[in-house]
Amino acid sequence: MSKRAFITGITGQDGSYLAEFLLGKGYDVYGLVRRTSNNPMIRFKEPGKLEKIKIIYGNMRDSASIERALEISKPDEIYNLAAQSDVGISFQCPEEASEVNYYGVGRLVNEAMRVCPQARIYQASTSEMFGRTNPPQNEGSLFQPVSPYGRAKLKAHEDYVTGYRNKHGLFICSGILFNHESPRRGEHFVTRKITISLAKIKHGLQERFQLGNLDAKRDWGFAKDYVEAMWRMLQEDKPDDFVIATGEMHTVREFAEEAAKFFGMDIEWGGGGLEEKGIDRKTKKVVIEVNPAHLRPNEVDFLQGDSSKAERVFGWKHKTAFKDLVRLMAEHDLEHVKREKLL
Ligand code: NAP
Ligand code: G4F
Repeated sequence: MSKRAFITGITGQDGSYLAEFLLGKGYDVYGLVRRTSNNPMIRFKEPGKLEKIKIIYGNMRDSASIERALEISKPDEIYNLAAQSDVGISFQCPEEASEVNYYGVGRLVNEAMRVCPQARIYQASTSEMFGRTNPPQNEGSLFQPVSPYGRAKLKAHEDYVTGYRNKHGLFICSGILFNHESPRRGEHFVTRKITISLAKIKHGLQERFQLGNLDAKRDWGFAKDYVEAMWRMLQEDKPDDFVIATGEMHTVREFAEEAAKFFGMDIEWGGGGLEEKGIDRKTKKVVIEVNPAHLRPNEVDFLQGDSSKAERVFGWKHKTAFKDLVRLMAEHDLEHVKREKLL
C-alpha cells in the first residue's frame, strides 16, 4: 500500500517541489490549501503531478480545519511547511508570524497526537533562528534570533519539536534549513527579485531596480536538493534535528554580480551607503540602487551552515553549486519575462 503524506504549505516553493518528489516516490499526497484570490496551485510545473494531489481546504489558524485534514488524509508523514515566510514582512506583521509560525505548529502537532499519533512529523525550522550567532552554524550553535519570524520559529522548535519529542515521545524532526531558492521562489525574496528585475531590464521593460542591504551574507542552495533532505530525515529510526546547507556564503552584492553576468552586464559599484549604485560598465547605466525602505530594523549579517551531520547520518549533500543556482534562476526568468511580458 502507498504511504500517505500530508503537506501544509503545499502551494509554496518547497511544498510544490516536495509534493512532486513524494509523488515520484509513489506516495499519496494530500495538501492543506487556504483560500486565496488567485490560483494557489500556480507553482506546479511537472506534467501529470498536480492532478494527483488531493487538496484539502484549511488554514493553520484554524484547528478544526487541521483536525479535518488529518482525519481525511490519515498520514504516515506530515510535512509542516506552512508559514508566513518573509522575514522583512514579519517586522510589519509580527502577530501573523506568531499566529502561523508558532501557534499554527502547536495546533498541528496537538491535533496529530490525537488523530494520527503514529505519524512522523517534519517541522520547517530555519537558519534565521541563529540570528546573531557567528558562522559556521550547526545543530549545536546558539540560537539568537533577531526577527519576529525567527523568534516564532525558534519557539515552535523548542516547544513543539524538542519539547514534544522529549515529553511525549513524538516522532518529530526540525530541518534547520538555510536559504534555498529556485525559479519558484517568491518574487519578494532577494534572489528572485534580482533575477526577475535583471530579466526585465534585459527585455527593456525597466531600467533599474532597488535593493536594501547589499552586504548581508547568505548560504544559498537549490530548493529541489533540499526537499529530499526533508524526506530523508523522516526515514531515519530516530527523530532528530539537522542543518541543511551548502557551507558556502555569498553577499547579496555577489549574487547580483553573478546574475548580471548571465544577462551580459558587468556590474561595478560606485558611491557608498545609501548612495551606492550598481553600474553596468558596458552601458554606463545605473542598474541597481539602494532604497532604505528595503532595510530591516534588525538584520542577520552572516549565515553559513555546516550540514556535516546530515551527510554523516543519511548521506545528504547539496548537488547544486552557487553559480549553477544563479544561472538556472536567471535562465528561467529570461524566458518567463519574455513569455509573460511582465511589467
Ligand atoms: P513560501 O513559498 O512562502 O510558502 C509558504 C506556504 O505557507 C504557502 O503555501 C502559503 O500558502 C502557506 N501558508 C502561509 N500562511 C498560511 C496559513 N495561515 N494557513 C495555511 N497555509 C499558509 O515558503 P517556502 O520558501 O516554500 O518555505 C517553506 C517553509 O520552510 C516555511 O515554513 C519557511 O518558513 C521555511 N523555510 C524556508 C527557507 C527558504 O529559504 N525557502 C529556509 C528555511 C526555512 P499561500 O500559497 O496561500 O500563501
Ligand atoms: O531573500 P531574503 O528576504 O531572505 P531571508 O531574510 O534570509 O529569509 C529567507 O531565508 C530564511 C532562512 O535563513 C527563511 F527562513 C525565510 O523563510 C526566507 O526564506 O533576504 C536575504 C537577504 C537579507 O539580508 C535582506 O536584508 O537579502 C537582504 N536584502 C537586500 N535587499 C533584501 C533586499 N531582501 C529582500 N527580500 N528584498 C530586498 O530588496
